[in-house]
Amino acid sequence: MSSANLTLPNDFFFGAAMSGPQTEGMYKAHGKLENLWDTWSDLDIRAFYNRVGSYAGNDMGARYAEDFALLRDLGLSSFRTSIQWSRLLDVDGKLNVEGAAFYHDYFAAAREAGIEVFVNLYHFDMPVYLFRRGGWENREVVEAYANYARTAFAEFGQEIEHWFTFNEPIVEPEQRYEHGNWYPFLHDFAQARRVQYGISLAHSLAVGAFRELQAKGVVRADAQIGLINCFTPPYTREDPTPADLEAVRMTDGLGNRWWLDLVTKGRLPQDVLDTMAERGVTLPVRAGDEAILAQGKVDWLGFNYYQPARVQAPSHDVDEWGNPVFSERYVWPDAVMNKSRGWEIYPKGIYDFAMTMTRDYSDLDWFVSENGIGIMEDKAVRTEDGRIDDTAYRIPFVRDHLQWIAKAIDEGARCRGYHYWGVIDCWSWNNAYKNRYGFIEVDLSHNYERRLKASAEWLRHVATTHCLDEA
Ligand code: BGP
Repeated sequence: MSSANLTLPNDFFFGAAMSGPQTEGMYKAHGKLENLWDTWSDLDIRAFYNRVGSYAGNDMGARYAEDFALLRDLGLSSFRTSIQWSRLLDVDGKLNVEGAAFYHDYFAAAREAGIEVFVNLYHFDMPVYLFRRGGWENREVVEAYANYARTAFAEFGQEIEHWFTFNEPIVEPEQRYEHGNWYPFLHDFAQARRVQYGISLAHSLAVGAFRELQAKGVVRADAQIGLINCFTPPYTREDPTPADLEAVRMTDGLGNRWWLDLVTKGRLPQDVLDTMAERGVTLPVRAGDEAILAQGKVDWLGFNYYQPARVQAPSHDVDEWGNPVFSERYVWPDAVMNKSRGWEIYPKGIYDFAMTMTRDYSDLDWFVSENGIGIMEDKAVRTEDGRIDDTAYRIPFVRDHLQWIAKAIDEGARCRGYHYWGVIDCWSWNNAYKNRYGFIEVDLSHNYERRLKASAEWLRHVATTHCLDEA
């Protein structure tokens, strides 16, 4: 796309996205319970890049006042993080008063700095004692999450306007249960879908609790609730066969439409459930579930966008673990890759998703809730004043995505804002600090000191002027 002089609407908001477990640190403070990341770090620290485990965060738990001032100084108006379930509740599911006090102080500091905090409730971080009881497959754990959500709404309902139930609910089923990448490293398609179903019920119960508490005035009247997912626009080869298109349908169905139907229609896509059933995979549906899922409709949606899904018809029906296979990766010869992360860079995907929303889910407002580029040798080049010079890759990446957003808005997309992922470098799960996303450097060898990178000036220009021309 040409670098035309494009402008984003005046009320389009700019902000930062991060999460509690990736920033707070203080992993044992306030009586915080052990979560799955702490467990995996303790079991095998070598699985984490440079042996930096879940304890790290980026020191934001101690530096939040300074960090909110930095974000504000860049012209950002909002910031999404997550409450950590393991910090807010004790092992009996009761409010942990010390943990709650931490978040009250944190939210107050953000308000003081002129930053609105968007609060997400779950970011891949289950307390391990609940995982040991069966995790999302156990209805008691689903109920425990609903209790957690209800407690958070009751505690912070007057302070927070924008709530989200889950970040990327597709990721744990895939990473932990299907692809075997994250602890406990399983390869079971059917189990992954049971987990996905448990999460769908948990989301819906939380939305139900939110509505009930809002009707009672416990949650403020202007508050909204949503879901955030990494929707991947699906593509296949040119001149596809019917089997290639079938691979697209199931990829889209399992990863995108599953959640889009849940949050707009209050049900799961029947064609996907039917195809799964034909291959012997059914969900543990109970009487009353339909009514629970019907509560899952949200006020708006967050769209995390990093890469598209390129798929084709699978060459095998079943994989080496006996799982049904519905698609396989299609390697597009023209793909531009972020080699540090192994993810394709395809800014037009954001526009294609926007057009799908405009066509198929036209009633729903949404925003880009994560987008960003993580680079391994980010600190390789420095300007004379010692700043990381990331301008050659970070500015074009963000500008190209924003240009496609501007075009989509011109064509009717209800995209309300943009949150860049990891404006301040933060801990990236088992990649730890390998790939840096930030406009603000975190210097691990100097006690997590913050330093603006060279591209930060450009971000400030765009966030304050809404113009995508050269800074
Ligand atoms: C998203 C997650 C974030 C963040 C980001 C970057 O999927 O919601 O938590 O980590 O991806 O990915 P990574 O950290 O794996 O490079």
